[in-house]
Amino acid sequence: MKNGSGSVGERLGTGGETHQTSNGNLPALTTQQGVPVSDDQNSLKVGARGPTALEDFHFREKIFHFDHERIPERVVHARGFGAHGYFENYQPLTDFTRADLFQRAGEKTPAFVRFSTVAGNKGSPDLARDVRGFAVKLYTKEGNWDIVGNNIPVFFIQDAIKFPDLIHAAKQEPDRGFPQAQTAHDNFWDFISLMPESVHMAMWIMSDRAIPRSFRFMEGFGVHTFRLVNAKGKSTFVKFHWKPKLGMQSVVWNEAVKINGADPDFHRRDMWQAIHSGKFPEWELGLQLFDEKFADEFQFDVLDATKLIPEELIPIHKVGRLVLDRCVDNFFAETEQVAFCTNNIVPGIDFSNDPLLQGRNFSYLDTQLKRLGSPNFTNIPVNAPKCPFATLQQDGHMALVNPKTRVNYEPNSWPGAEAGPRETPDKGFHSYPAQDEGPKLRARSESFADHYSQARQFYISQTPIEQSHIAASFTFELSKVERPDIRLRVVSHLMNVDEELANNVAMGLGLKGMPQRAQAAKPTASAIKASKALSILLNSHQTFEGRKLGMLVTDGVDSDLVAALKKALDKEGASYEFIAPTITGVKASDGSMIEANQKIDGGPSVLYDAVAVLISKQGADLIANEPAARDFVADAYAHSKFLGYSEEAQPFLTKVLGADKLDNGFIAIGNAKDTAKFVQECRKLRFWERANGHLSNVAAR
Ligand code: HDE
Repeated sequence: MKNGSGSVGERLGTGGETHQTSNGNLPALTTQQGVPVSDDQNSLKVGARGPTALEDFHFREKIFHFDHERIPERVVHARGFGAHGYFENYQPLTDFTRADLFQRAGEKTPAFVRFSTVAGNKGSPDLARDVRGFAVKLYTKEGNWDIVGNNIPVFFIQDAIKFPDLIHAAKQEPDRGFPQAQTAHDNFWDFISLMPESVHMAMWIMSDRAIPRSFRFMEGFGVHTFRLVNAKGKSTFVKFHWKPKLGMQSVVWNEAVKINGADPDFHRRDMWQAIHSGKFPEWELGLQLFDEKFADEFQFDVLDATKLIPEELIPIHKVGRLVLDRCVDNFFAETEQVAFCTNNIVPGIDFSNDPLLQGRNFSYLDTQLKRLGSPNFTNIPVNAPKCPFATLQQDGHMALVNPKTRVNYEPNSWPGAEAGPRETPDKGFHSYPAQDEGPKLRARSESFADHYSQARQFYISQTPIEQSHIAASFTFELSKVERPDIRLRVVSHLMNVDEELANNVAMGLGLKGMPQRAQAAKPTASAIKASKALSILLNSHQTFEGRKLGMLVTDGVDSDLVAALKKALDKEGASYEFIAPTITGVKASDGSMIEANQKIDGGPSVLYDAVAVLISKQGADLIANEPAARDFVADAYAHSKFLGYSEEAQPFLTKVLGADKLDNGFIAIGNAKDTAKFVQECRKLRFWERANGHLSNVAAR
């Protein structure tokens, strides 16, 4: 039998088991010690039906290794997906920083990025309502720099000492081990409602930001204030932003719930497919730069990670782009073993006193020892610098990079190459000599006390449809909370954010009256201005590029329409899949076969950004009563998607939805010209007018 590049002999053993043997072209299977294996199907026994012999070193080695395959999953951000790429610098930033990667225009620095969810375990679904991790490792010529950020620019807490409490409250409740990857439970909202500082972040996670369409369509943020330091030692404060080239996009909650069932790997599959099809995901690095004067005058404390700086106040300078162009060769070796550390910075970058960042600088290094089991985790290729490096550290578990000379200390007086590495005061890392003094005390700065103004700013910056999603998700989550007093406490905080929001949530929960407004350390700044940059919908890029159309087809589908639609999608840079009654595919009107990507119940419309129903008359009769086909259309409608349809499909749509439901989001596709119009409409991504209609109906009630 031929298999791959080598030839394999195949025979059945005495018990009918399959033995594949290398005929010389494929490598011989060996033990870890290099001993060739003659039989990998049977353990060594005393007689074919007898006990297994303890001396079977091949069996014991194989099982021993298998037993130890797992390492502890990350305590947070356990589920993730990584990819390789590069950062390309646009212009020298020498005025601001001496960081080597920013010194030359066009310089490309290798990068590894890992996206993640926070609360769920390693096997949890991708579309959990959650913050996404956006961790970037840049292998610069002066060491590795990790920007370990999220897709939300603020955080729940102000002091790292509260992190274990936050995460305990968010993850599964300890007595029952559930719920998995969900914040919709008592412990989470109990904690949040007792931590007013978390209200701003709560607004973000109840918004569409927490259910992104994919990693490719979300922003990233360094969150904390950092410093850039130039060659003269001058410091400028900076916040880091990643802006997705194709714009932001999210799904709706009902869709997220269904995606989790239909394809729990939706986000990682999306990234994999994009990279493998050569449509490399891309973000631009944006910097918000400001000085001490701005920091002193700003309404909020720049060291408070529950606050952002509106782009309207400090604009974002785009300084380079991040391109992901290569999937990992081995998931475990790279994505699982990558060790991001906030303390990995390079000359030209420095920390601020943000107490969250200061705490993280301890936690990340510490956690790698637990996870990877050795202080030598930097010996793992994905973690190793790509520039020359030389330490005098040695030994420990799994030491792979070992000195070859006699000298493992300095100062020393050994001559020549044996002398080993030395300090480099000019090139070396110098901490920015910030002046800090004060009494030693456990305290929170009063400048951290405004917990509601930016929460309000976020809310008033959203479109009505986005606001309705926020109200709906608060209502959903709190409806899963069993204790009424916790529900009330959350609403009492929302009253400090926005009366309308609080009322809508209270109505959704069926509250008989409103609770007392939560006591605020500082009153909400009612004059706070909206910031357009905070809305996803107000920043739409009006393109269908990088998105995916699902085409529902049956035998007899019009081959000209399919060809025209494919052409229009290719031109747009979008992709497509065919969904058919069987996976073999369908016979089109010209007799050609169209292979299906999905059988109809495996390709629900939630997996696509827009759908086209291109069925023939006989096809429509065939699927008319098929629940999966009906759901395909009903869900696309409910999720405000654009829907293209052939003339023969109209009766089916009318039957499923009702004649009055075929609004302007439905585009009849009769000829090639219509396909272009349909794809053009799809650039709006969703037909929100449909949902807005529902909103005004609700308001009228
Ligand atoms: Fe993390 N966080 N974190 N975090 N975090 C970890 O490190 C921690 C915080 C973030 O893909 C852990 O290697 C503390 C903010 C990402 O491998 C751990 C505090 C932000 C990742 C840890 C925070 C993040 C982590 C667990 C409060 C956004 C995944 C495994 C002070 C700016 C990195 C690990 C990856 C992972 C601690 C808060 C982002 C335990 C103590 C704020 C993207 O070290």
